Amino acid sequence: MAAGRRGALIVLEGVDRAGKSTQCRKLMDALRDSGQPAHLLTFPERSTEIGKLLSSYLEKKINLEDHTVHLLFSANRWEQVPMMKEKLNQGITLVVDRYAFSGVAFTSAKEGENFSLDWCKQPDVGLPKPDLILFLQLRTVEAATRGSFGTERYENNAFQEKALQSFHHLMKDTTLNWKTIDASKNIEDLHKEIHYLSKEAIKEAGEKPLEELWK
Ligand code: Z5A
Ligand code: MG
Repeated sequence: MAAGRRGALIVLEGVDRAGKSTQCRKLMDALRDSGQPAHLLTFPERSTEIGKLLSSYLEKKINLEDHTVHLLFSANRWEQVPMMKEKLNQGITLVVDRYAFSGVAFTSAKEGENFSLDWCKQPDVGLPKPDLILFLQLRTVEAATRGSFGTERYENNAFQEKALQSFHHLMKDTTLNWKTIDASKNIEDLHKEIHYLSKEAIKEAGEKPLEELWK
């Protein structure tokens, strides 16, 4: 790594069972094997106090009011921001499994409250802006071949379809570097594509300052 080059912020998003976590792990291994310093982040980060609350909520052990839980998901990202900036400035690339886009997509899919995309985005305005957002696209019928839904909250077809529509609205934002990937491919082919796009993003990120999301 050339002195002074920052790391890239690479986010993987997508519907349930699209393979985000599998691909994040493979990308981490490939980057490290090639000598690129990299660090993996997962949201929600379930280990913090806020993360433990979110985990209990997702496991349906506790109920939380919908606005409140949205703000907690956002706070769970903000609490990682000092560490994220430090690592990026040290030239370490961050591979992120879900980010603010999941936050917006899942809250706006909720019935009853009519959460606008704009309201949902506000708490995450100003987070470190990703250099690349890889959206792993997979049809619901294909996701079903990868096993049935788990028992966590939001794990049903109707909800996932609504969340997908919100993702599509968010992808219209041309100030962000979205790349849609066909997640029905096999794990290795998908990995090669993701690795290639990530290497390009790392090269480009080194030349420009870190920006703020949705500002
Ligand atoms: N949530 C929210 O509401 N607000 C927020 O701000 C945030 C999240 C950040 C927890 O997510 C929930 O939190 C989530 C959104 C909400 N609710 N839902 N749905 P999570 O990330 O903890 O969820 P997860 O349990 O990790 O599931 P996942 O992320 O949806 O799965 P995935 O990571 O995309 O897939 P995977 O674990 O890599 O693979 C799934 C299976 O498919 C596994 O058996 C693999 O071996 C297989 N697989 C993977 N790739 C392939 C290919 N290419 N071919 C065939 N089979 C494959
Ligand atoms: Mg996952």
